Formats: sequence, structure tokens, C-alpha cells
Amino acid sequence: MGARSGTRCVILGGGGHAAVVIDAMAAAGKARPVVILDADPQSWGTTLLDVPIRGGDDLLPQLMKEGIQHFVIGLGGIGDNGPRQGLFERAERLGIQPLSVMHPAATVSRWAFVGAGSVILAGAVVNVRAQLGQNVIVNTGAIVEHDCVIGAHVHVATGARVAGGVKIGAGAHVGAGAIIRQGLIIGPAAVVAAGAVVVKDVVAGDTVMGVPASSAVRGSVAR
Ligand code: JB2
Repeated sequence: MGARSGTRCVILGGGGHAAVVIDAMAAAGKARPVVILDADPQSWGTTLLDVPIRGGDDLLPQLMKEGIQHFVIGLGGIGDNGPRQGLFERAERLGIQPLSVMHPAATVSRWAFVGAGSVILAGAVVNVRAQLGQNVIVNTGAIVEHDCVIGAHVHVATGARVAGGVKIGAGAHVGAGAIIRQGLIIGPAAVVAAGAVVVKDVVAGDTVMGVPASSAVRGSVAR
């Protein structure tokens, strides 16, 4: 499918992550980003990888009237997935549909389940019987092993490795290069710092860092 065909969609957020998402969509060739909405008025009227940034999120109803029925969250984040979740839920309430994106260089098992609006980037692996909720990011080169259950809005950042059977609660963040040992439970909205090696469960909302990972004060952590 060429660059000018496929399902037309809007990207919400127009920064670095959005660029990676647009690149993945171009490589996959199944959907076509035709417009971006961004919170920063300075970006309005400019383009990102040739996709026009038209305005803020209040334009969504207008875009739907123009026949755009699908969206992808282009907003990333490095710890707090609340803004991504809020944007996703705002769009869904309007009745526009979330679209999943899989880079063709990602490996996703045919026995994995990928929730609506999730984004799986180049070199990522989602192995057999893994279940991803809605609006999950499995970022470049990250691994989600067999039988993992990943909650909605979770971000598994670049190069992180989540071993078999791990459960990660909604909105949690797994930092770049982190490792989570098999079978553990990471609570909702927890943050695993970049490079941490997690060898025991993490409670909801906690931040852990280091090797082996232990609880840390929020805000003092490299993500
Ligand atoms: O509510 C919003 C909103 N809030 C911020 N709605 C919309 N439509 N856009 C929003 N934004 C916009 O998202 C900002 O104005 C900005 O243009 C963009 C965020 O861009 P930034 O490059 O700062 O971050 P990012 O989220 O694209 O990327 C972060 O997360 C990625 C996963 C970065 O830290 C990357 O390094 C990381 N790979």
C-alpha cells in the first residue's frame, strides 16, 4: 500500500514520539496520518514529517465532520502516562476510534493480543500469549515476553526487557533498558527507572531504581 492510501487518521501530539509513530505508519503502509493536533500554538501551521499540524485538540470534532474516524496518540512520556491516558479517553468520548500501529520490523506473535490504539515500534518483540491493553507503547527494541499482561496506557520504553508472565498495571512506566524478572507484578502507575533490574514485585504508584531495584523518591530518578 502506498503512502497516499490506507485509513486516514489524526495524530494527537506532534513531538518526538509522534515522529517515530508517523515513521512506523509510513513503513507499515496500512494507515495514513493526514493531520496532527498539538497543544503548542507555536506548532500550528507547521508540519511534522510532511504532516500538517492544524491546531489543538478542540479541532477533533471538526476533523470528525471532515470524515476522519481514527486517531493515534502521538504523545509519549517518560514516567507519567496520565497525559497520554487523558488524551486517549478524551478522544474516545468523542466517538473517534483508536488505531493500533505496528512497525513491520516489530515481531508480534499471532497468539498475542494487542489492544486498540497500542503502538509497537521497530525491533520490538511481543511474544506468544502476551496481552496488551489499550494505548500501550512497546517502544523501539523493547521485549514483552510470553504470557505477560500489560495494562492500558503502559509505556515499555526503548530496549526494556519484560520477562515471561509479568503483569504490569495500568499506566505504569518501564524505563529505557530496564529488566523485569519473570512472573513479577508491577502495580498500576508504578515507575521503573531506566536501567533498573527488578527482582521483586513493585506496589502501585511506587518508583523503583537501581540494580537490584529498590524504592526511590519520585523526581530523583533517571527514566
Ligand atoms: O494534551 C495534549 C498535549 N500535551 C502535550 N494534546 C496534544 N494534542 N498535544 C499535546 N502535547 C504536545 O506533545 C506538546 O505540545 C509537544 O509538541 C508534544 C510532546 O513532544 P515531546 O517531543 O516533548 O515529547 P514526546 O511525548 O513526543 O516524547 C517523549 O516520550 C517519548 C516516548 C520524549 O521524551 C521522547 O524522548 C520519548 N522517546
